Order: sequence, then C-alpha cells, then structure tokens
Amino acid sequence: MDKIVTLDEFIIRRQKDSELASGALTGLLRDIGIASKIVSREVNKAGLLNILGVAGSGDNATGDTVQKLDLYANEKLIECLTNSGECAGIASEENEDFVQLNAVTDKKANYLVVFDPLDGSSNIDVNVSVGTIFGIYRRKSDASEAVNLQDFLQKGTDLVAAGYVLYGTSTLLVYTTGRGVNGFTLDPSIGEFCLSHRDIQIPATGRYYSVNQGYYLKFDVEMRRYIDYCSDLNLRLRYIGSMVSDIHRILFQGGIFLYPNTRKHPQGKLRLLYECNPLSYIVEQAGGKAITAQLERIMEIQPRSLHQRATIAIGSPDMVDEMKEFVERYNPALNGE
Ligand code: AHM
Ligand code: MG
Repeated sequence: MDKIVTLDEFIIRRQKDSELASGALTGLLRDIGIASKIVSREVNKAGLLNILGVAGSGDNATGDTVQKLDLYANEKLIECLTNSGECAGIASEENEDFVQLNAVTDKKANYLVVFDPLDGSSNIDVNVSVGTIFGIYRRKSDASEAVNLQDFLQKGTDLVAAGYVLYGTSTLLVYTTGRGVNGFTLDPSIGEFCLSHRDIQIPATGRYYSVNQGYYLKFDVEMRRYIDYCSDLNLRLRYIGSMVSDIHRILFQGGIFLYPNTRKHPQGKLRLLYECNPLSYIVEQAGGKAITAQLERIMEIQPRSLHQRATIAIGSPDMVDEMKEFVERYNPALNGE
C-alpha cells in the first residue's frame, strides 16, 4: 500500500521546493483545510438538525440557535484565517464589504483570501453536494497599513493559490499554487485530508455539457446554436445547480460548463472574485480553458467591484475552443451585422 500523504505533509514538502510557496501560504492553506473540516462536519449534520430543529423558529431542540450553514461556513473561515495571523483581510460572497482581519499575533500579514463559503447552498436542504471556493492573493498595499479595496480588485492572473472543497459523498479538497492541481480526500476516521488525486489533468474533450437549459430561450443566438450542437452530438447534459460539483465532474471526466448572460442576468450570474477566478485558475492549471461568453479570458478581467459578476464557459480545452468558434460565427456583433 502507498504511504499516506496528508495535506499538511504535502504542502510542507511543496514549500521546500518552491520559491513561491512561503511558510505563510502553507499556513493559510492549512487554516482553510481546518475550516473546511469543521464545515464538512456541519454539512453532514444538516439533515439531522432539520429533524431536531423546530421548523421556522431558528432554534434546535436544545434551544441553540440553528444558524444558516452558509453563514456558519463564512464565520468558520474567518475565524480560522484570523488565527494564524497570515491573512490581512478577506472578501466573501456573504459580506457586502471586505473585512480587515486583526491578527491574533503581531505578525505582518501579506495575504488576502477571497471566498464563497458555501456555494450552491440552496441544495443543502435536499442533500445535494455543495462546496467552498477560495482564492489567495498577495496584498498590494504595505503590510503596516489597513487593507483597501484595490488590494482585492486583482485579476485572476495575480492569484497565488486557489482551491475548492466539495462536500459530496466524500469531502474533497482540490487546490493549486500554479504548479499543477492536486486533490485530497478527507478520511473521517483520522480527520485528515489525504492525497488521493495527484496532478489532475482535464481531458482535452468530453461527453458532458453543463448549463441551465431551462434558460435556453433567454440566451443569445450564438449560445443557443452551440447548445443545439451539443445536443445534436448526443452529449450528456448534467446540471447539478452547484457549480463546484459540476466543475468537479468536468475536471475528471471532461466537458464544458456554461453560465452565459440571460435577460435576468445580463452580466452573468456567477461572481468573478469568488467563483469564476479561482475555478478558472484550477481548470487552466489542469490544462483546461475558461473564457466569458464574450470570449475574454476570465483570468485577465480587471475587477471593478467586489461582487462583480461574469459570464463563463469553462472546461475541456477543445470544447471551449469549439464554443468560441460558434460565438465568432453566429454573434451578429462580431459579424458586423
Ligand atoms: P450561490 O452562490 O447563490 O449558491 O449561486 C451560485 C450557484 C452555482 O453553484 C450554480 O452553478 C448556479 O448558482 C445555479 O444557478 P441557476 O439556478 O440560475 O442555474
Ligand atoms: Mg456562490
């Protein structure tokens, strides 16, 4: 049997042979790992809490307030990131503004973490997988000053690490620091994330496409043409409504995930900072591609606000290229019509 490599061991080993990965980054990844173990435990208990809780009152049987899981996950991440003193501030999908973290040590913190604490949380009540998505940046401002908005408005190409945690049939943490993508499965019996998927490579093409086809009539003509093409090819449509799960399938089995502009969401629905950028970094590191429905590389978009949305087409490189060809061929604006 192969020797078990825990997440901690792996990141410490990587730290030794990489210029980029400082001890601080190692500490941050470890903090996120700890927070996600706690969240994983609560996600697994969620069904039970619903049974024991008094419906609608917000209290469980013992009188404790039952907190919404996405807010709970948000708090746990902030708490764990505060503890090590390596994180100067966070921006979260759950907070309107960024949050300056006052380190419990007097260390100067040089990193910022952006995250969606529990993506797809509307799926929790029906026992469908959800996930945490995170990205880590080096701060631009001086470590002796307070963090500012510009620190957080960095492009995806500035990410120093990104990852996701999938709370599914098992809990899996997948991350990159720009040197490939590796996956770790939580072994609940020892409470450790153990290396289970080394150097993940996305297939060049695949049999799956993932889009909310219910919005078909609200998509632009070129996107409808591309979706018709996928359907003509008899590709398998899979849409969980939980982006981490959909992207996870595509990362391993190949395919394309689309969230284009609709009439309700003319800029797309998904958030650039918390969802699109970190997942694009991972997919690109695994050999895939990620662009907007307007064909801009996601990672090169200059963010203008914290909660900015983006359209996205992400996945196997050949499929994203094919989608691009459809847009170039059928987008009236690109054809001078
Ligand atoms: P959330 O951050 O509010 O959970 O929304 C993000 C989720 C993604 O996980 C998923 O891909 C998408 O919203 C589904 O949206 P829709 O129901 O419009 O298809
Ligand atoms: Mg989300």
